[in-house]
Amino acid sequence: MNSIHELALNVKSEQPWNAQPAVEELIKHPLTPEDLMYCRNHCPVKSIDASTFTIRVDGSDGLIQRTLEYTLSELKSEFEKVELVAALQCAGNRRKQMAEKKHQEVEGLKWETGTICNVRWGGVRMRDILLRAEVQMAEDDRRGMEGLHLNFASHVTACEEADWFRGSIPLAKAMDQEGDVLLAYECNGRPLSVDHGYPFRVVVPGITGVRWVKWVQRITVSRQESDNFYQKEDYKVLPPDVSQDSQTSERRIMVARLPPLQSNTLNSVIAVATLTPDNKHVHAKGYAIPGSSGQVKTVEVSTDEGQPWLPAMIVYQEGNWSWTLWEVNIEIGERRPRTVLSRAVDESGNVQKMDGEVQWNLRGIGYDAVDEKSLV
Ligand SMILES: Nc1nc2c(c(=O)[nH]1)N[C@H]1C(S)=C(S)[C@@H](COP(=O)(O)O)O[C@H]1N2
Ligand SMILES: [Mo]
Repeated sequence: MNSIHELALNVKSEQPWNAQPAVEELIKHPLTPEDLMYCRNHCPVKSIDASTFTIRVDGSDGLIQRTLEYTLSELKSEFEKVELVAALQCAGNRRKQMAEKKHQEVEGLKWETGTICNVRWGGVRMRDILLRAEVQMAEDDRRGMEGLHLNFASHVTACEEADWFRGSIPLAKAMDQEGDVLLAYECNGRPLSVDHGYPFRVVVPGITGVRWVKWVQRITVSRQESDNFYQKEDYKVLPPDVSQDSQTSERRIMVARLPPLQSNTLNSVIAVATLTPDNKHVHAKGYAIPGSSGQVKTVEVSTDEGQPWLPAMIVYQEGNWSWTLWEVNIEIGERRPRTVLSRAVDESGNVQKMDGEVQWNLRGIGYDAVDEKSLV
């Protein structure tokens, strides 16, 4: 099942199947081809018979008036199809770099910078499905949705640390006209592959990958957020005083206090940094992704430790949720620079921070400091 991918991907673990592409290859394509999409699984991957597999939509406490259930073909015939481009990223992207930069071990697969992809997703608006199910809230009334959650569950295969894979997002994100949350069944115009969730997966633009539940089979509106391990215990940015040496009880208390990770944060990565053959320019290129305050506006690069920062050229960006591809040629003087730095700036003026201002965390989650790459 995974043989095609092994050619293009660098394998981090066979069971469960976890692999990422080389970032130099990844950034050659504005929309990530299927064989370069990273695979992140906390459970075995299983083929599903879409003729009998159904997605069920329900609610607790009377929050949904009509329970719905569809096979893939029923869902397609019942709802309008929409397509949108959104980047999917694992919160563990750049984990290896965090450990190296901070000279402190982190727990988890040592992902480099390839656990991200940018895809044209096709499917049905979650909002349309919830309106059909007569979700009990004043339409477009954000206050009426406070404290409500949309839970996703996949009971297809048991996971490493939990019986099943589940997660939730605030209901308001799913009901927001501009939230663009989908129940997806297509990836770049083709049916989702087995690895990426066939027949259905959740697409939550702007939100970290763990909530994009694959092989999803139940969607539930509830007053409770998911109590799944991957929501309540894992994927949390622990404060730096929680380390490998901390007592289990101390760690537990801290984990319970922290909110689940949801939004991506503003980030950029340098995929290639080279000196041109004439030794007069540095050529660099890479990607950037937005956080929760608007699309990436500019990407800036420096060969002199931030003195000055120079704007890169944006070569690809599509809509509110895509990644941004950028490249730059910087003229250099007599001194050959050692490293290149990149930082993204978003529409609200937020700027990525230098590594010294970003804290280490035990799980190596959400590392989003200015990127630094040695020149080759
Ligand atoms: N059912 C299920 N959904 C899942 C996961 C999983 O292990 N099981 N992994 C999550 C995580 S942590 C990420 S980052 C993304 C990865 O999606 P991909 O494998 O399609 O790249 O899927 C999410 N959805
Ligand atoms: Mo993830």
